[in-house]
Amino acid sequence: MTKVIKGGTVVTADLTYKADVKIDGGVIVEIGPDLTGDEVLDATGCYVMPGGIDPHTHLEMPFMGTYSADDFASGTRAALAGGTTMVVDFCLPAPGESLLDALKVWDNKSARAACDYSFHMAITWWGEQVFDEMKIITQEKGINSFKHFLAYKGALMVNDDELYASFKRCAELGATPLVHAENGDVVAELTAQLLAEGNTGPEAHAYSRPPQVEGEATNRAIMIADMAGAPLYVVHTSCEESHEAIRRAKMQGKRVWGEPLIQHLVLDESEYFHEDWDHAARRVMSPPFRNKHHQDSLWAGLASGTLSCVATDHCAFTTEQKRNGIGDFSKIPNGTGGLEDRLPVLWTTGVETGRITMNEFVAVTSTNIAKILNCYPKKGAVLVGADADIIVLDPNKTKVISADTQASAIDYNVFEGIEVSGLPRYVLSRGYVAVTDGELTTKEGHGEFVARDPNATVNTALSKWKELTAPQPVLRSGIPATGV
Ligand code: DUC
Ligand code: ZN
Ligand code: ZN
Ligand code: ZN
Repeated sequence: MTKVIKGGTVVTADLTYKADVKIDGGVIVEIGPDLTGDEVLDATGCYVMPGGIDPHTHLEMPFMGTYSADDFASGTRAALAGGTTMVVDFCLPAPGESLLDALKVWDNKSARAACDYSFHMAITWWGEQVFDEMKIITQEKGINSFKHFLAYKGALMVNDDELYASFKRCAELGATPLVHAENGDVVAELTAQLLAEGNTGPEAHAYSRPPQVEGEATNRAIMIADMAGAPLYVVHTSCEESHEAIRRAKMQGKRVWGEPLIQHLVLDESEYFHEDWDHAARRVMSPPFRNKHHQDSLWAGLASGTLSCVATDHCAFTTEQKRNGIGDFSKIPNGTGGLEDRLPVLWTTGVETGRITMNEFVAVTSTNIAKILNCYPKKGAVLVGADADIIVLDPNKTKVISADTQASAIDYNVFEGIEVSGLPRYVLSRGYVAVTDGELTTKEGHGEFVARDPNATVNTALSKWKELTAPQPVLRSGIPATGV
């Protein structure tokens, strides 16, 4: 049974052209004019693009005393509804827990996924067991990316010695380290200070995590990755200070990537001053929303290429769960949703306004991350041989975002009331039509794990260059003979 997407304009990260796309057995088999097939999907007036890849989700994750409310069933339904055909979720071992044991838990949960998925493995503690298991994870489990939290002191946070050790291990294994860059020590101090002064409401959340804590941690992680000989992917880059560090690193030739979230691009810190406690608390996430100055910086980064991928950090909590923090903002579970809205909101606020081009839209929602995570061109491409993960985007189809009609399991939407265009006419997940004109027909369990090999090319290049350029130290009793 073949399918043909007919009459549309193919838009990839670097090309825009009219062509039909033929699919057989879940992969693209032909691209060209006048193709025929058993089933025809009419794409007249639409753009045919690689399905979105959200590189940053937390589905059914134990966090801050509860579990994020969207699981792999509702989360991936939401993803498909909005044109995202692959999610990369964070496998989160508790400090002290075996990485392989945690992976079994994530394997079980993800069996319900309706779209394809992959995992990043979080490094929440350090020891010989973690060192050993990282090799198994990379070489046998199809995971080539490891996440490190510099925030969440006393819970998930790792210290600099652990960070350096893990980055070095990543470099050896051909894996890419990821970092949540906020200085957890300073956040803890500021939080205690704000609470002691009687600032208990959600508006204090942003003051507890100012741009400087993010800028400091981003700079630190970049320098430590450089010393360890590893590339670095900075998740949820939300401010100018962090972006600036990434930009400078890129100019110096470092392989560093930044990931703004759709929430930070569009929503600002005034949300935390809303008179309704629930409204403000629902928007508490880390890093917090910033002001327009920072938003402009993020948009500039997407246009210039100093920032690479737009994600969601989808970590959704119900209003009831958020209310755990009444009287103490630091107990409000951190996280917002966005999986269903990322593409239409970015299309509307980015492409429709001229801030980014259609091709840049494809690059930052799909192709760039597929390359960084080493699953391109299976994912992130409209090419013969690629998986038929495709969105047929109708630029004239509009809606007003509302929690009443969303697939996510929570009872509100942070983008509520925003009118968006660029909605999917069709969404295909490995050839299966999951959305037809807004109608969701997803299949729980259809999603497959996307195994990703080590990034051998980046790593070989890095270590070769290091070897060629490393100074030959002359050591005398272990002390450098010349000044450092
Ligand atoms: N930030 C959030 O807001 N939620 C989940 C984890 C994180 O880093
Ligand atoms: Zn984070
Ligand atoms: Zn600033
Ligand atoms: Zn996250």
